[in-house]
Amino acid sequence: MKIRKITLREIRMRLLAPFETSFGKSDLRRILLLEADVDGVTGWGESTAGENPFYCYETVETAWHILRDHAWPLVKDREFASAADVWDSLVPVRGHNMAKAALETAVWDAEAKQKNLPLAKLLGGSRQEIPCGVSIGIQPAMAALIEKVERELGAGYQRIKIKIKPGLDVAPVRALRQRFPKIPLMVDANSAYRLEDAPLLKQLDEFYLMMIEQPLGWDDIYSHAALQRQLETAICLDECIHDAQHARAAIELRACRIINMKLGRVGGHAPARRIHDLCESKSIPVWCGGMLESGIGRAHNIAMSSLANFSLPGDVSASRRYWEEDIIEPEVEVTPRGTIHVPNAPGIGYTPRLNRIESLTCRCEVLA
Ligand code: OSB
Ligand code: MG
Repeated sequence: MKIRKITLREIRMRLLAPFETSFGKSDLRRILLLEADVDGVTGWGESTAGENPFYCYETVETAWHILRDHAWPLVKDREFASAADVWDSLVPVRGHNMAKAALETAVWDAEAKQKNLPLAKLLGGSRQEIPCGVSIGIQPAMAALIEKVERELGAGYQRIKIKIKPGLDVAPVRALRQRFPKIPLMVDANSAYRLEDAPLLKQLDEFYLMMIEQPLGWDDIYSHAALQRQLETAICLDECIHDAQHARAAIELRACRIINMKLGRVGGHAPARRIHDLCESKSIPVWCGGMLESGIGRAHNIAMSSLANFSLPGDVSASRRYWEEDIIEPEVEVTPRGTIHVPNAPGIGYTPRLNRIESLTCRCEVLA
């Protein structure tokens, strides 16, 4: 197969409500979509790079630049046996995994469509239904937090994750535990703490959380190992894990007991599968994280989550939690049991709504 043409697009979509993490607030999302023409069949991908370099160093601007000026020249005119080989051709570009993932995942969608297979099948997934949780942004008012959790539990979601930051950590967790003593609950700090904060983080042990996600530095596996030795609660790494080598280092150093997988952060389906398999061999469960994706990125997350070792509920939830109207048809829906059915249609299994995408597009560049 050859990638004949790619189209880069930036769309802007306003979230139904601003989403706050320890590194800032997101409201108007800028989303880079990539359409790949693979021998006449179109595949879609989404770069999860943000508006600002706060979650990681990538942004929509850097992803656009890397795709146009470096990734496209590496894959153009090249013959690929399958989408699984695209990742290797991008190795000369160091890092920039979110840019790479937009391209790599689009080619997977196209290959699955060429073979008339659901992407989940092509990836080797076995689940027909995936378990879902929600990620709730920082809520300065306790009443609002409790009300939000109540609503999500009512919708059926299987676990609740709340964002924490210094000053809004132990108190909200205590309040939630008093109100909901039994729910599967976890927190995500997005690197807001330092190892010296270990005594404070240790106070969270009292609340039998499923895990604490990424408490320390975004690239600091070593300090997480030191912290994990002091905590009973499992650490889950998100920001720190960029490839299978990082995953292996984190597991062998005992820096975490669980890994959050994000297609953008690891560079696409092939590297995600490699990390998934490694974790499985080490009995480390993984789950699919979210980056406030549009329906395209969400559809890829669902396909990836069909792999066997995605055994914990992910941050993959219904379109209607984020958007007035999504850009795919049908929208992603969650069952009253808190699951998403993995679609059986070819490729990502949801149809991009071209007119809507066109109307949201603020820039577009075709590379051929
Ligand atoms: O750390 O998981 C994270 C959103 C933006 C950046 C980082 C993270 C998140 C989320 C939201 O937690 C997950 C979602 O609902 O998409
Ligand atoms: Mg996280």
